[in-house]
Amino acid sequence: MDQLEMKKIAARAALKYVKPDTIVGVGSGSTVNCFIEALGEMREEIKGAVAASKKSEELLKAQGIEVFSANDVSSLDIYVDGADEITPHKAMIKGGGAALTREKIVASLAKTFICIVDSSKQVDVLGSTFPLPVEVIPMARSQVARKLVSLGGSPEYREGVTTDNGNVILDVHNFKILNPVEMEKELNNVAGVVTNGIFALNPANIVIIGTPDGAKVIE
Ligand code: ABF
Repeated sequence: MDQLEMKKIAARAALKYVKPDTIVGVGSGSTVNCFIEALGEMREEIKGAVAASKKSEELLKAQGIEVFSANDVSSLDIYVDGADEITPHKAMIKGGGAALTREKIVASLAKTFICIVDSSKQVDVLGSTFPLPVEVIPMARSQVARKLVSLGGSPEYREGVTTDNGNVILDVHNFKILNPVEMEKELNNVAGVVTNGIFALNPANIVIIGTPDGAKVIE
């Protein structure tokens, strides 16, 4: 079974957590694209969605789902998003699609974060397979990069990418993130960093893994 099929299995399994008459938080990425397609079948049952990227917003509208701004809601029942890596403690690296800041904002509105992944995203230690994305104010790029080097990382400027917020991304290689909560806080304190791609202070609550044998749910 290919990876896309596994993503579809995870995405479809998330539908059972969508409650009628609610506004659903929706992340971004290829697994979420599968979720948006499936959510289209529930368009008459839900009030709408808050999207974490312009791309997801377009896809939701194409499914006939009303899109609300994060400013329109005080809380969300669920937020459904993918991840680049996820640990057994449900801490994640996200931001491979450069939407990490809006993802963290919308995720923080939700009571329950449902992470949908295929099995390739499971790791024991964050940073094992995927560089850590850090969104940075453009004028601070060099000084943030030097700070990341001093912390043991090897930052690489993601050339040609501007985030939905007008910022740039540094992808940090060689970080073995043994204490994700502390690392997330430390990076948040670097001047010029808008958001880092560690999601550990608010980890996922439910993980749905698409496998050839069906969806495996970890609650
Ligand atoms: C979003 O999409 C990102 O935070 C993460 O980088 C990516 C996951 O990728 P995909 O679903 O395309 O595998 O969730």
